[in-house]
Amino acid sequence: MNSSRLFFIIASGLMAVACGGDALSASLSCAETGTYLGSNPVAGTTLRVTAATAQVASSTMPSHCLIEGAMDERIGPMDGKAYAIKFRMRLPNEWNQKFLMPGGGGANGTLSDATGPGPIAGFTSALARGYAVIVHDSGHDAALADPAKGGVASFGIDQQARVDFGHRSYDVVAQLGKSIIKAFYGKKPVHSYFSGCSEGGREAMMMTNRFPDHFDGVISGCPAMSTPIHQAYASLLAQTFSTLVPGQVDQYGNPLIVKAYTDEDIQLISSAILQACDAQDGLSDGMVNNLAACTDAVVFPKLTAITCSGDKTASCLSAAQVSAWKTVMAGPKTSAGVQIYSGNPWDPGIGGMNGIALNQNFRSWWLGTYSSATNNAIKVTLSAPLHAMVHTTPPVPLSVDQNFAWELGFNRDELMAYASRTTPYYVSSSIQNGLATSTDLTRFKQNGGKLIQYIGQADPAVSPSETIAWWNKLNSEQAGAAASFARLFLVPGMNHGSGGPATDKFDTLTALEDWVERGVAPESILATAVNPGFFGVASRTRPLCPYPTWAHYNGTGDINLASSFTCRP
Ligand SMILES: [Ca+2]
Repeated sequence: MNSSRLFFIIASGLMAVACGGDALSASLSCAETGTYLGSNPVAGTTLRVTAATAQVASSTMPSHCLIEGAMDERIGPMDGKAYAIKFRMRLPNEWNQKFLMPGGGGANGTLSDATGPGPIAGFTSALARGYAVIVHDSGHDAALADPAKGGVASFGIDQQARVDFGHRSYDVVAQLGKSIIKAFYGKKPVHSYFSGCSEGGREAMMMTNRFPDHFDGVISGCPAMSTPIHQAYASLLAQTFSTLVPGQVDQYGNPLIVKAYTDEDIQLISSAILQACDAQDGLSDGMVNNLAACTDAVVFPKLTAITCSGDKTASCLSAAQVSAWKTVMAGPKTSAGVQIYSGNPWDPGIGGMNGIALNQNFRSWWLGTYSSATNNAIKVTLSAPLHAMVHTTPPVPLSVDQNFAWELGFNRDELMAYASRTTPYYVSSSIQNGLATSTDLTRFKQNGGKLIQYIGQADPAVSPSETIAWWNKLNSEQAGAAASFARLFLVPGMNHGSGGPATDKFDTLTALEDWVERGVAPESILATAVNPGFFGVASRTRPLCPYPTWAHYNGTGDINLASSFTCRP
């Protein structure tokens, strides 16, 4: 930028501020936007821009302006490491006048490609649709993770990093994104959306109850909204499955729970659930659409039927295996039997055969890979470090080899105390930092905000029963009218965000646009099976239905076509 232009921007900005208006009224070039941002438009933060460069169109991206930088660069007082909220924003030259902020995943700490909208692939990216898109790492860099002190959750030693991961970074980055849009395009976005799944789904929930003024549409997929608490599941899994593998240990001497069930064992349970519940929805199609009817009372007799009467064989489960599965499905409780976190509903998506291959998604979280010599259940490798390092106060810096033992020895009676505790340095608890389960959406609703939630009925990472309970509570508080602004779409058979014997490809962003911009509420969302081989067919579509409605077969028509189904209670 030449000096006269810079002077003009600063001078006109000062004049506008003096008049009480916006600092900028004209669009800037990409490079000028980077320079302008040096004035740091977000109160209470510092900002350093590291890139502001025009990008030519490629096969995957339209021509756009790329802005990268870091907010709040600092050195952590506890570990001496560099912390910052690093961000990346892409602003397309052909702008649709909208803003999209995708959420993170897992422990965050990385920058995604800023194309949006989220983990469900196969649709035109938000950037290619004309959205300005910003992503960020939520305040810590996964590249600095220390395997000896918490691994991916090492940042939990730092109080500010806990706060930024918990809630603050999403607030300041949303503000920054809008400021960059105002500078580059010369006007505010007409509509702003947040879309995330899993950890990103939790962040999405934050935008409906904690920061309700930033977005007028929110997509919250498989929301890990009670992450300070739901880590208790990892301890339940480790402790229960350990009883099934006497004498089998990993390289650290821990019980090797990957061996607790063979792939064939998992498929036996999946088949038992189908036998119990597939036809209850009026059509035997390998999917359980009427989830509420698939109760313990219906399923347990089918589990009894696959229980070995004698020795364990490939065609039956031991009584201990059946008992253990029932225990973990019921969810984590205290020793007094008080439910800490939701259990899981019965859905055949815990398994599923795509040709001769068992669907590994569910067991990858709960058990790990059967053939593995190490414990690789994601509930151990990811949940344990987060549990110990971020959601326990003071943090417990586990080395990688200690993850399993921590969960195996964890006393769930202490969980709420750990998650609620503060110290003179850790001045806010993990629940205060990151719990996103509030059903107070008053302001979001008043603003005209619309919320679309979705979750797989066989999600092993986040309990669908929790999401259902959350929506029911909201609906009760809204006198039965929550659907006017918040709708939950259950996906039969789907695992964490995608996968499984399911119609797991669907476009929630278009549904949200229709709702927010055209007032057309989603009565159903068309979904396509990514892997129709689970059903032995070439293709399958279904309508996803707003809970508590579900997809009923019309009685006639191709059972692989969504048009043969109707959403109703
Ligand atoms: Ca069915």
